[in-house]
Amino acid sequence: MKNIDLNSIPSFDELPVRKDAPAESSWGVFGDEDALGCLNFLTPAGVVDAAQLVRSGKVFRLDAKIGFAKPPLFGRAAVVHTVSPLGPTANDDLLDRFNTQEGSQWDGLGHVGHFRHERFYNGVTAGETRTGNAKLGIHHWADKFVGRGVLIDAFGFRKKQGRAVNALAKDVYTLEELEGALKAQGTTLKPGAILLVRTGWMESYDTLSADGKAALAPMDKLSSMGIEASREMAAWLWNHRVAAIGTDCPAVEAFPFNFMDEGALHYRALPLLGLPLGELFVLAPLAEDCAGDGRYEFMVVSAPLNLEGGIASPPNAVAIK
Ligand code: UVW
Repeated sequence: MKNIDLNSIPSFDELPVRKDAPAESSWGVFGDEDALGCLNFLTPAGVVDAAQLVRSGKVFRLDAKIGFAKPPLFGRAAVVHTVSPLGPTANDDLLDRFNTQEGSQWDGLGHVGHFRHERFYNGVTAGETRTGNAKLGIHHWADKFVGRGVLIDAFGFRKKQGRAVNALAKDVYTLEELEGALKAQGTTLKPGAILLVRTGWMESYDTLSADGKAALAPMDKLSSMGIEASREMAAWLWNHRVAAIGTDCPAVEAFPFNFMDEGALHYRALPLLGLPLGELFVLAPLAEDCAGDGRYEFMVVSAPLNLEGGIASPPNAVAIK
């Protein structure tokens, strides 16, 4: 983590800074070998500021229990947990088939490349994400993911307006709504926010029967609310120096989205801007507390797996108020 001069960071309209980089990409802004992307907006000074937000001592776990999704979404493998006796009074854990995206997760920058440019963040090739020096591995983030968290309770905002929300159906929270919710909460977005957006998906999922959960898990059956995937959204996130965006829905953006559409947020965020996307977070208890005391900002500590070359990770995150 290092302090950066925010005035030296170009605006979204000034991107790209590298001649060989795609439009609307941040490649080269943080150096050609950078593996942090927007996490560069998290700084030592930001950590100190975030610590000032801790007042009540309340701690909220942001990831669900491993294995909560039964079965995991998108056809991902289900983890098998075995307690293995090590001796008469000692045990070990075995986690078999653990997919780092089986539940709550940060998508790392090696997860999705741009299908047309055939490159990942900062121009990294698919081969470079899989072998050798694992250029964009999640291990780069192991001690970088701490800062000021901000919750936008988009779900609560809609409900307050008396609008029905079915988070399990495809629908979009617009940028205008996110800004409206922020305003209603009295929260401002300062540079270096770990932004959390509550869509309501996790709570709806929790109410389903085992059969209901199984029915929506395959890629071609899943539908979900999510945030708008537009140039304006990407510009807003970049221009506010958002360091990462985590949500309680399966894809941050609404699902299904067209994997061959360059406008998808997955492409705008991961390969182009280097913006980490967080999915299937637990946000309802935090939102309830924020509504109670009117404070929608807190310290976030996330310690992704220190896995050399890892593609993604459970967030291993807490919000501290
Ligand atoms: C999808 O949108 C398929 O989600 P993920 O980031 O978990 O791959």
